Amino acid sequence: MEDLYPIKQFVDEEGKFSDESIKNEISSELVQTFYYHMLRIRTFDRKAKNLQRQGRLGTYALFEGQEAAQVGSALSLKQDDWVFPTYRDHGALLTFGADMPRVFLYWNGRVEGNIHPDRNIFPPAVPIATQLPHAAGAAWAEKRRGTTNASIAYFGDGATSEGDFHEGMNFASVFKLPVVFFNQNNGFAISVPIEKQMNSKTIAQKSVAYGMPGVRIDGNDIFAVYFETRKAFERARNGEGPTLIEAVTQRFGAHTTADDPTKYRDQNEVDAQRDKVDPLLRLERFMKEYGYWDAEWVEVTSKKIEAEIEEAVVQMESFPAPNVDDLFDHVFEEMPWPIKEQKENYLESLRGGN
Ligand SMILES: Cc1ncc(C[n+]2csc(CCOP(=O)(O)OP(=O)(O)O)c2C)c(N)n1
Repeated sequence: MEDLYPIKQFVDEEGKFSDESIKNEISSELVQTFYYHMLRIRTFDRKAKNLQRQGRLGTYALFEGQEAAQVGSALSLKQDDWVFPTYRDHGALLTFGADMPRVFLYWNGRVEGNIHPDRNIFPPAVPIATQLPHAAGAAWAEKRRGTTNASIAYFGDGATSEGDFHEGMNFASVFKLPVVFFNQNNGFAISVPIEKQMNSKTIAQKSVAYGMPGVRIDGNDIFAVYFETRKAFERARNGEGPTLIEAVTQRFGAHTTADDPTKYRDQNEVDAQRDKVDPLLRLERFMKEYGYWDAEWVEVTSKKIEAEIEEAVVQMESFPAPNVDDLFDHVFEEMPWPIKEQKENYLESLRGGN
């Protein structure tokens, strides 16, 4: 079959323009903003992994390798937009303006981690693809209210095999809703490689079935991610409906800290490709190639980021351990009897009963 969705790229692996059409839209401020956020979320991700290893954080989903996809997409949001993330998208959330101590608290099982008071961010969807209909619903509400706010649904390649993916896409298209369906294709659904999970050549082509534009981008090229997502949001805000974006990327590490990737892929191969694939390294090469690199600025920025993260850890650790009641108390506004019963049974079992 003809490749209908060639990968779109503006900056190649060596950090050089492969397409100069965006050249006039690039400023040193924009490039530094990209670098700042990518470095910030990478530093956060590594810190979180270390904290988990030290027993100071619960099981954690790593996103190293996916920084360009998360930062580039989140920077194209407006402050009042809606974000529907998965458990792997806290890099995007931090870029959008989520409260960092609360992001840490989420990974420590505290309910405060599900809420970011200053932004329209939904709690991360752990049941795969359930957030897509939610994103369509929020976009519908905004459309009915007559605003120009839009929503973004983040999801992985595995999510496209779930019914909710298709329902969300169909609904958004039929009602021409302002949604961006942002897929990060990192090649794996835990241990299942994409070839074993679907028979379509690309995820972008699934847009055809729902009559919406699809675009396949180099998800490690932050320029491609930023400019293409921004375009999709412009369409959404102009009343032209949803877009499906497939950002082709890679996760360098395990699925979560509870996973051992050496069981299903050759980790040496992943590590060997790193120099070619790493999105932060690509941006660094770009900055050096085109005169945007300022070593002093990078040093000051790294220090600022480290201090911010240390302070967020102090705040996270000032909270007591989570309460068992939290497991039951926040599902419904008024607790229905089956949950009440489950809660009572569980508390009883903790007291040594059956
Ligand atoms: C409905 C549902 N089925 C199965 C799982 C178990 N599960 C957790 S993560 C995951 C893989 C999802 O892969 P993908 O959508 O590609 O996202 P990624 O983890 O790679 O970011 C699965 C199957 C789940 N959480 N929800």
